[in-house]
Amino acid sequence: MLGFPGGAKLHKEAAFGPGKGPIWINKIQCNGNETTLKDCPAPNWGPSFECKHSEDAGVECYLDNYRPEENTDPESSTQQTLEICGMADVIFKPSPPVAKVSGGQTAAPGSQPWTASIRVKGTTKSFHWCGAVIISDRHLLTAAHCVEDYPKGLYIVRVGDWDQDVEDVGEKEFVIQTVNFHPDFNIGAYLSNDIALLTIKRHSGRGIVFTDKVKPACLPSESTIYNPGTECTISGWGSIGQTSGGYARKLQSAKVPILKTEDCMKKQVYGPDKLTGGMFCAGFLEGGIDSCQGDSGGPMVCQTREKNELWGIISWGYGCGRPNKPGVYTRVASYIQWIKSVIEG
Ligand code: 4AZ
Repeated sequence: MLGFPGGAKLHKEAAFGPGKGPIWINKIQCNGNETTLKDCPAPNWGPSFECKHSEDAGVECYLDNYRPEENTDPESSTQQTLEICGMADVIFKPSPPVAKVSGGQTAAPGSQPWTASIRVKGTTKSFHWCGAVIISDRHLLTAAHCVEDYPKGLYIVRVGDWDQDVEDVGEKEFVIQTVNFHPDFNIGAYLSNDIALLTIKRHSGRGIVFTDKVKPACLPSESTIYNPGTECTISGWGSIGQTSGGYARKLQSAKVPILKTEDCMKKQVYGPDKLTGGMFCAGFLEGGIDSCQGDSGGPMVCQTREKNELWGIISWGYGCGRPNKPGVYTRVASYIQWIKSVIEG
């Protein structure tokens, strides 16, 4: 916060104008009490060629509680797994909507028991980084782009969480044993095949123990038809406002409809070249409810005959909740054979 006591606001995409010279850091997450950027957990210092100056980040720091008005303009497997996957004990209970660009709501605890978080270890504590989805007692799926920046030893997988700032009952952390990237990740189109399978290390001889707050999601069948208009649930601790860099403290969830790929490939949306067969779009072309930064890697589950199946993994989008820029998801049904082959070794 550069010594300013009133908090900070993050601005993306060169809001203060593009910089010049080498780009030294790609992803960084600071606590706010560091004295230099170098103290923030981000080991990959060095010129980064993946970013453009049009993506430069800016931070606005506040004196005391002075804040300019928030901009609310939307423009700005095992047998056990098979039996219990996809069943939440708590029915999603809508609460009054609050003003958030992502448009989601705080999820009822236990309503998304498959939603896990990937955290990055800092010097004194860990930080939320991405979402992930439990699919068995040893395995989670996430977005490949979520686990490419750091060595696997710097990540922690947390299951059973709801309020990130307190230790919830039944919350557990695991170390990652292996990260399996999809072999065709980022081949061809940017973020193509954005899926990775994590195997966690057993903790005191046990994998993930399933409880009312911790359960796997079911995998869809390979032949699942992604019908436009199907309403599915996304969840995560990602950013809840386009203008706020802060992540949600409590798990958020929202319902979004699957969009026609044809509509998503229109030139005013993403055009024909950005979407591959392993992707699909969901959300609202008029803008509003959407996944956002920090949600990626997390689940989109769709209800089929009383079960929740993992149809999508939150992957990318231009901004959050912008008109004609819906969320893009990894199409899990296209990767069932790969997932099974990795799990079965
Ligand atoms: C992200 O940066 C991200 N609106 C995830 C999802 C969306 C945009 C960005 C979709 O992780």
